[in-house]
Amino acid sequence: MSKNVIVFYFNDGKGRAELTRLVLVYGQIPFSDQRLSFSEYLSMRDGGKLPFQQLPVLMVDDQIIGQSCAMARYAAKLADLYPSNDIEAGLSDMVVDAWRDLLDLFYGCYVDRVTKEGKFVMTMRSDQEKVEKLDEFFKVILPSHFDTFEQIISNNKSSSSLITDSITWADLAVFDLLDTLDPYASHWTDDSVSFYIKEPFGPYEPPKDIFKNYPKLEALKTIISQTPQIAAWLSSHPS
Ligand SMILES: N[C@@H](CCC(=O)N[C@@H](CS)C(=O)NCC(=O)O)C(=O)O
Repeated sequence: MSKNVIVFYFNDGKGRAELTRLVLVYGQIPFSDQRLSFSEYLSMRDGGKLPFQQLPVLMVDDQIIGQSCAMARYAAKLADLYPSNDIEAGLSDMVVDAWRDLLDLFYGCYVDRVTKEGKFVMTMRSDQEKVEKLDEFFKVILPSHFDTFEQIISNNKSSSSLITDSITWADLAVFDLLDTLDPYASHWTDDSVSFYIKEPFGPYEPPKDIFKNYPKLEALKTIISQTPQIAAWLSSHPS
């Protein structure tokens, strides 16, 4: 019997939920995409529905799974996009952990995690600090990870994917980074998206040439974005 799958996340961008969504879409697994306002998040959190008090979470029938990598891994198994070979599975986990590291570092340019009144909370950085951190992210941190992704594809003699001879959840994770960090994306200048930084320090746009040294990653992005179910998803869910 098919499972009832619901993805819960904030309503202000693709964020940490998008990999799970891409995996479900690519694998043609039906799911409900619930995008919550901040007050809806608070009522879920205060109602004890969020294992680590954070979003995203995945609900599978009556069970809630938190943590973006765990959710995406579950979805990948459901969608048959998780490698069956143990070594390939480990390598795919390695890529997806790097996906999360990069997202943590990217979001860390916008928010700081501090303790306040005995609680672990997120606070917004100043716009000036956001821009300084984003510059370092795009010039130093991103290349160090993207060089490795490009090398992993070069090492795979059987296909233009990262790990196996077909698309796995690891490819979708790298695709998600290419899409989120795309210097030509409209979200950098869209003030309804959480990345937007207002004048005088913003709008911030990444250097246009950040992907120029990664032809294999660009080719992978083209292949995935032209897959019919992903193309349809992206055009109906631009942010
Ligand atoms: N390690 C978690 C991090 C989740 C996370 O940081 N969620 C943020 C939104 S992107 C959140 O719920 N923040 C609200 C809060 O912590 O108060 C994951 O990968 O899912």
